[in-house]
Amino acid sequence: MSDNTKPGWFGRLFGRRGEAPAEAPPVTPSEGEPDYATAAESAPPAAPTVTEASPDTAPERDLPPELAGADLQPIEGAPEEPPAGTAGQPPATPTEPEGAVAPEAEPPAASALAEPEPEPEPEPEAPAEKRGWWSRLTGGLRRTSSALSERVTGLFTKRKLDATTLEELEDALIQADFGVETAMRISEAVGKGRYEKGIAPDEVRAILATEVERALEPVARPLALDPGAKPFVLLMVGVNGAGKTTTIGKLAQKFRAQGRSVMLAAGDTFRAAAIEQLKVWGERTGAPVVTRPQGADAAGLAFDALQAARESGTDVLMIDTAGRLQNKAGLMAELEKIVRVIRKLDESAPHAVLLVLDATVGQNAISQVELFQKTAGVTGLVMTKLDGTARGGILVALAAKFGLPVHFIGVGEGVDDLEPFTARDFARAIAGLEKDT
Ligand SMILES: Nc1nc2c(ncn2[C@@H]2O[C@H](COP(=O)(O)OP(=O)(O)OP(=O)(O)O)[C@@H](O)[C@H]2O)c(=O)[nH]1
Ligand SMILES: [Mg+2]
Repeated sequence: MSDNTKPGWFGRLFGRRGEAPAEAPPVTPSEGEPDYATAAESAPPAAPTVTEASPDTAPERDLPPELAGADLQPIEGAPEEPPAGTAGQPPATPTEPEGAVAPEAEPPAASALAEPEPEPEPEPEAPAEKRGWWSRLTGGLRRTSSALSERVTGLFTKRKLDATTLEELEDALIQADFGVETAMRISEAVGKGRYEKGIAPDEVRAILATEVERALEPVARPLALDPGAKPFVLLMVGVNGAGKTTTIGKLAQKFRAQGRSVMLAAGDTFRAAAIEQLKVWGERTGAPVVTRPQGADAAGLAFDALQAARESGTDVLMIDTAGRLQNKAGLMAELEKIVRVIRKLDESAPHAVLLVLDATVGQNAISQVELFQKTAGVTGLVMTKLDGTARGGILVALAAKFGLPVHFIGVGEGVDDLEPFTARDFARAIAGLEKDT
């Protein structure tokens, strides 16, 4: 079970280093990496630092671009059409120099405020929250849904249903990232009993929504926090820029609102900015953050954080990790080491390993799930950026292929822009239908 020879909480805070295991050398931030100065001055050489939460910190503290992910790089092997502002950047690893890109990291709020004439907005409509969620989801899925919708209209308007039409529908679904298996199932469902007859495009859309919902229903599962696990340890993994740190912040907010105590571990020790970014989320949400200086061993930090969380009786410990490309063996090994090391303290930890997927990357998500699952034992998925140019069909393919629970989807950068995943809403939005009431 656990090793209880550890010194006390304050001893750990101010005294010795965490007992990172001797195997596998610590992964160091690579050569050619500048910017050590900022991190080094803020913490004592090895002991972890736990920030005290400041729940009353002004909630909307502005993030400088590099904290907000402005150093994002395109994912290697990801299909074309990166988010605006990242085009043409070289592929990245977490060890690459920072600040190469300055995309649309900041929400437009600040500049919008500065605009000379605040045009009076026409209608201050009622249930802003609900409407906001649905319209952002449909907006994010619009690219996929309107492409599909156009094909459906083109294929099924005043035409008899035959094998060629169904094959073309299948192609359209495959192009929309649904995966071959699901595409076949949907076109079979459309064809069933209707050969040589006509079918209206709207009817096809309805079948599409039903079949997508059926595919997603089994994976739309909430994240259940095992009450016996104290702390409940949640490890956040994923490629660079997927939204891990932001998702931790959003989840911290949710857990705090449920009255749980939360601690965050800044396990992305590659970049000083990543540590700072998590600290900001800690301040915003009233969660203490365990940090070590940049370049420290992430597994050792995770170990320290788990011990700190135990000793302080914290309910949920969320461990951030550096973004890593799924095909970089060395970095994936570091992830394995984090898992191994925290199991020395608690065999059942981590209780959840959430893989964060960026909805704009399309097919690359398949290999991300495969490889992160192999290395870190992913227990569930979070899909972010469903508010932009998302390729949401991929979620359908992932459901069919892996059957992993999808706990949350992200539709924006703000603290409230994370919602539990619901199969019906998603299916209707992607099929271009109105919200079900
Ligand atoms: N539009 C939108 N942006 C998001 C969402 N989730 C995260 N982001 C933004 O994506 C960028 C990267 O998010 P991070 O949370 O820093 O991503 P990360 O996975 O921690 O990145 P690394 O630590 O560099 O690997 C930031 O600008 C976030 O604000 C989302 O659901 N929608
Ligand atoms: Mg991060």
